[in-house]
Amino acid sequence: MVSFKFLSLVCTASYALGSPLPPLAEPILAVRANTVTYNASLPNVTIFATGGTIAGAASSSGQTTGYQAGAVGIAALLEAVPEIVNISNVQGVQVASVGSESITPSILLNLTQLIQKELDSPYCQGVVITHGTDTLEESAFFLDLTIRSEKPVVFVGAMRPSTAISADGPINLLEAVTLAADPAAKGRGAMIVLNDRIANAYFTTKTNANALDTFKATEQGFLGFFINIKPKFYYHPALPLDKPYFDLSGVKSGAELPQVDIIYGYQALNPAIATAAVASGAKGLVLAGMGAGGWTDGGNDAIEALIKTNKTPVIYSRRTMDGYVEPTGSFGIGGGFLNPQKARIMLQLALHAGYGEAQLKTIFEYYG
Ligand code: DAS
Repeated sequence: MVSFKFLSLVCTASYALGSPLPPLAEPILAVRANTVTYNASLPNVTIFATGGTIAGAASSSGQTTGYQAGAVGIAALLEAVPEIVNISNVQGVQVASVGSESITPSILLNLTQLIQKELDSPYCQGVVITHGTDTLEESAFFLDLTIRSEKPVVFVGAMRPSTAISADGPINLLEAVTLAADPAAKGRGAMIVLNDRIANAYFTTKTNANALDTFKATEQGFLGFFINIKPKFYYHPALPLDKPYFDLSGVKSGAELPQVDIIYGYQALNPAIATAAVASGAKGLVLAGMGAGGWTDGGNDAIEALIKTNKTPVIYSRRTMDGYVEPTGSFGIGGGFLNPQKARIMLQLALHAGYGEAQLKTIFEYYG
């Protein structure tokens, strides 16, 4: 069994304190079978680990729920995939070890700044982020809007913990590193790899709580597929129309992003919930509306009051799996194709950038 260690595993402490990763002074080195193997003919990929089920551990191989997410470190994850060193030189970086429900704006800010520096280094050809699947789409969307690079940014997770029979993590990770090392993956924005699919971060969402094929963009489809661990793309590189970019390079690590809350829509909803969210610090709201952004009359009265008196920006999104919410009539902003959790990320970044109502309408209602 090939033993797989790291020479250049950067300790968690330095990341936890938010000290940015210095551009790589040396090419990435990987230790295999106790001999240093750095193959100059292979591309260099840096893997940023945050935790999640892919790093999960349970007490039995039959346990696929109720395990501890983030229990296994990046070095151990790669021990399970010795084939990786035949594809690329890798460096492992443990940024966090959490279930993805515990990912915070400050972790995302730190991750964005570390990855931007890494991608700006001539030694790095692509990055992979191992992440829990429950909020993976939010983190992938966040980086899709804040990383400026042609190089591949690939998110990967797993639906079964690393200790489970037929764990999906190892092959997902092998495919993600293969994609990050592939020049054909350039210029496609952040991507998501699970279950042999290549998905784009902007439109893809987690559609099923348990299934291996949970990540889908039901209207926009996939970017490609893996055959024998080789990525096969369906299209030439392209990005979503008018995808905005938010430059976070100058933001102090640990800086707070504005609180933006999501209010779920339902019959006879309680209008006071939106009011209470603003009273408790929300600087913006996203509504998971019924159908194409529908809201009750009483609920709309409360929203209109918040917009007119508190100047709170409100994005009308949808609780449906997919679809488009048009620009609203007199108040509020239509969320377009974005689901509530992504509309929240975009509103948070836009408010942090100081966008006013007109600019918000432009980025949310582009497809209008
Ligand atoms: N453990 C959950 C999470 O961290 C689920 C997963 O990773 O699949 O998101």
